[in-house]
Amino acid sequence: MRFYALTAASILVFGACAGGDTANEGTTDTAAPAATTTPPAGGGQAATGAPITGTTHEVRMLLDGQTYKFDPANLTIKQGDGVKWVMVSGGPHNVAFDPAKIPDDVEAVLSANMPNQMMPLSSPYMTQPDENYTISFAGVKPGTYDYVCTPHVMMGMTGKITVQ
Ligand SMILES: [Cu+2]
Repeated sequence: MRFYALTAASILVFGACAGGDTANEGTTDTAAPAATTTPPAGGGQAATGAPITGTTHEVRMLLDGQTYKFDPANLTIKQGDGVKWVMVSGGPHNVAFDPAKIPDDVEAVLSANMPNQMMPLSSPYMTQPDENYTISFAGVKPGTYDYVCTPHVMMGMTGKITVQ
């Protein structure tokens, strides 16, 4: 818990400092990566996301009684699949990977596949039912990647995606 507390605090500080920076917002649009026809780049330095080529899995974000959670919290997918996070209740929620815990080569791919980042590797907040955010895991190498909901990380709202 202590580690997460420090992580959340550092994210908040960083967010405050980066609040006026709109440089990243112009590089992606609101369309899901799957909607583009941009071919995947081989070098991992793609400026635009690689489209989903497999199944799109759904993860619900909700307040269940007293518990904020991702459902399912642990999800195993194949490289090229997508994950669609859907706001159900208890928002605002988001999907935030910690750049310090993601390998650099994966960070580059994941970042290109995450439109409208609020902070590095963080989705915008979702507050209304059925608001959603989809990430393509095309080009993301196999591994297990932890993520959190920034507003509710202290309440244990964490999840992980395992890419096979
Ligand atoms: Cu949340």
